[in-house]
Amino acid sequence: MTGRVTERYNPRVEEPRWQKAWDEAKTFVVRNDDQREPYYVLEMFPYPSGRIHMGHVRNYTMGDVLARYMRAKGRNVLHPMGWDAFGLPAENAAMQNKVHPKSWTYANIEAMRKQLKSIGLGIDWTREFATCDVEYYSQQQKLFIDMLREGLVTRRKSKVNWDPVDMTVLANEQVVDGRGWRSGAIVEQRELNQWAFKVSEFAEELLEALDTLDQWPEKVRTMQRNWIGKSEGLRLLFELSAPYKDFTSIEVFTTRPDTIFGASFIAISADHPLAKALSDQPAVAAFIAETHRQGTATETIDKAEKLGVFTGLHVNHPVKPGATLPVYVANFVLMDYGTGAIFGCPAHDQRDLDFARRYGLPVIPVVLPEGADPEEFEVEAEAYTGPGRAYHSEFLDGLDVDAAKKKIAEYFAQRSVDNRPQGVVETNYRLRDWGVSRQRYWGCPIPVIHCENCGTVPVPDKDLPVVLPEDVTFDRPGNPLDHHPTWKHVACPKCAGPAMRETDTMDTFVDSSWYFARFTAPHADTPTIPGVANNWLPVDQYIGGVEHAILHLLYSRFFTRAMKKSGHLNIDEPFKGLFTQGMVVHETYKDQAGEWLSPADILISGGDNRTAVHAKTGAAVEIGSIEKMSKSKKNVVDPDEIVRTYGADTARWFMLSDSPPERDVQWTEAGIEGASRFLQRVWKLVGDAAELLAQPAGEPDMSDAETAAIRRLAHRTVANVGTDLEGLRFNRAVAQIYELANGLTKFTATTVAASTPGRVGALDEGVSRLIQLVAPMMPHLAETCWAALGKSGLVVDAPWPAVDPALLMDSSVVIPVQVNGKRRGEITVPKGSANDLVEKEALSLEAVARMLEGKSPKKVVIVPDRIVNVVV
Ligand code: ANZ
Ligand code: ZN
Repeated sequence: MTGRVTERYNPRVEEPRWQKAWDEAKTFVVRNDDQREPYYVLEMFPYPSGRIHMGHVRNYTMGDVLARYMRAKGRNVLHPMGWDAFGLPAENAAMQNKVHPKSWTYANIEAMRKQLKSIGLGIDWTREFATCDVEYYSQQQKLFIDMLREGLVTRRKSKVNWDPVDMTVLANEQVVDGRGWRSGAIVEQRELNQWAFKVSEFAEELLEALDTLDQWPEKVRTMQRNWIGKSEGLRLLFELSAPYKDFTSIEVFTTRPDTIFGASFIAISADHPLAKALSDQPAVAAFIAETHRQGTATETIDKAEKLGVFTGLHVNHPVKPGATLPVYVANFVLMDYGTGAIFGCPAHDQRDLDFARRYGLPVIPVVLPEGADPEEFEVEAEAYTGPGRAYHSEFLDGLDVDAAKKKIAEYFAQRSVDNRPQGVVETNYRLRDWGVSRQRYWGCPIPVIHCENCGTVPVPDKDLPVVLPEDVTFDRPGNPLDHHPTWKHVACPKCAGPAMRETDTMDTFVDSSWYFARFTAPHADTPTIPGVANNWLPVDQYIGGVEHAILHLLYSRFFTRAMKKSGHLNIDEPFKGLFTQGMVVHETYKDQAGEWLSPADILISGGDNRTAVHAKTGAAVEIGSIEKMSKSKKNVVDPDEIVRTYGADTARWFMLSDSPPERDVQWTEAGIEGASRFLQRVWKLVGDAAELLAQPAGEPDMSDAETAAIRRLAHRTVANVGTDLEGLRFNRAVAQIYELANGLTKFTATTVAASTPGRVGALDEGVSRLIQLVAPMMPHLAETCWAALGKSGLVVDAPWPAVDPALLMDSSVVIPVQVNGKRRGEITVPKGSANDLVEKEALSLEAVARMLEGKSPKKVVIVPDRIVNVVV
């Protein structure tokens, strides 16, 4: 079907046509028993908010390009899609719009699936699921019970952030400035029975394995390391100067025992047992209450002023006989880290310094920076936390920090307080267990039953799944499952007595901690089919936003280990390669009243000095800063609108072309227009080429300079685009493709001017390669072009083109040209060019032609690739 292509390419016709063709051919349906080498590419699955945004388009396009490329490279590619479908927004919608969370969620999924399909993603839709499907969450309940059996889940009273308006527990991250992130209500501290995964048991393993993740961004590994927060230090006992009630000593955790000679106070947490014992002092009781109001979010504590209250107690200084240190209750000491108590060394810790300045406590420097004068060195407003040597520290004097830590640890190990060694070396982690109980309806029910006689009883396998009841109401605050008249009343599976279901549901982070494994066997009646999962996993390339760099990835890493322990998987790490893409940003616009305006509502004019007016009223509009696209600032571009106007391929191409994928990309009108022009150029090139290709083609003739050059360019581009796609350097791949398109446009003109079978052959090779390179990025255009070029089958099924290594070698040489031994110029020819080509090029040099005056040379001496001497 080689024919003349005259019309403009029309994505509105072509795109649905090819989507249908792929669908019918089941192009992207993958089989688990396919013998080809597996490759698993996954983008973080979306929350079904109702509409996709440009960030989704960018994210899913990147994954799609990689998936299509790997498919062309002969791999069995798994590229699935699903929905992270439980969570609060569905319940909020239920409360606001009187629509059931389930119908709201599935309607949104319906709409978004359609949108995703319209951008031409090569997804195996047969594997699609939503985490709110009973089929999915029932398997999650099995996992929960297995983990319970393995001792990886506990139930404990723990202090939680309680949102009194939403009536739910909030994670620390959901407490912003002491208020609930959604309700804005002042958060209270409450003690609740909570289910928790024992993530902290894996702290060391999760930390160490980060070293094996060499295809992860270093910044993400660092964030995880900091989150796990390993500290090696000392537990150290301070003897109370006089016993108080049952207390004879205070135990602290310190990472800097080398600074002990600089200690000037002891501080304990407001939740420390000693603080509780002291709360019969009104000042202490008031301070504790105030601290509780402040909340436990790390951020709040870091920002808050360092406050405390003196308890009246003292401890004996452990290395200065006769001296004592005052004991405070302080707001910056957390109960759930270390021992909930510290010794303060103001000279070398900023919080301690702030505290000491406020309460007039001594500041005694005991670490001298290298090269500083001990007489002069002082600590003023800033604590010195750097390296140096101990001084003012008696037997530690002169030692560097590490040596001093070692020596003082040995010293305290030899002494005892309360008949225990005074100092014990200890490692601590900041990583906490993961509390997963949520007082919410729209989540996975925790499959346990509470019985007065038997305690907590897991729901037996035969009674699974515990299905969410649908007849719930949202007319009052709190958990609808709690209010349901019958659902929670059941017979105890053990003693058959009256019992109650757990009404808490799981944190939605649980749902996203194993979905990647479920995609490998999405409809199995076990959580995974281990053999299948082990074959696909780990995910070769995971792509998503850096906002998930800590929790989601850490929980998934934990789950992978937990699933290994319970026999569902046999891998250590879920994601071999991780890529965190940048955001899509856009200019912002404001009218005179300071209200945000959408790009669709304004008109822009001018080149360098751009101005904007309101499209309807003509009123002046202020062009503001470039920000992440967000509904609140109205600087969003609707993917549907773009697909309707330009087509999916253009949007895809633009998303990939403008900036490196890890950086932000700025959406501009000019950018999308440019992408659209390129698409039409490729189409025109194919049209022109197709016409030429109707002529007989032959073996490309490498002695023809143009032929050699275009073949070299084509092969080099195939090689480079391949490595760029493998490295997710999409913008560089795009730049290479532009270059090839330019080269082919020129070569087409050359071939039109002087067509030979060899040139037709080279054009065929070049153009079909171009289309194959374009295919992962603009898949619909590529199919249309492929058909127009008369190629058989779908381009999506064509194997990635082979590269002739000989054509990759440094392709051209510059050869000086002499006339009678004197240099007159130079020529550039393909390396190893035949002598007659070199002679022809040399004689056509202007300087040479002038000296020949129309005559033939007496002799032409050629040293191949080196020099030409023309004798006249
Ligand atoms: C004395 C000291 C002197 C400290 C000095 C630091 C510098 P990381 O590295 O994060 O583990 N600390 C211990 N438990 C605490 C708690 N529950 N709440 C708040 N702070 C606590 O930090 C360990 C250091 O943090 C410990 O070392 C302790 O202060 C403080 F020049 O002890 B240090
Ligand atoms: Zn019972």
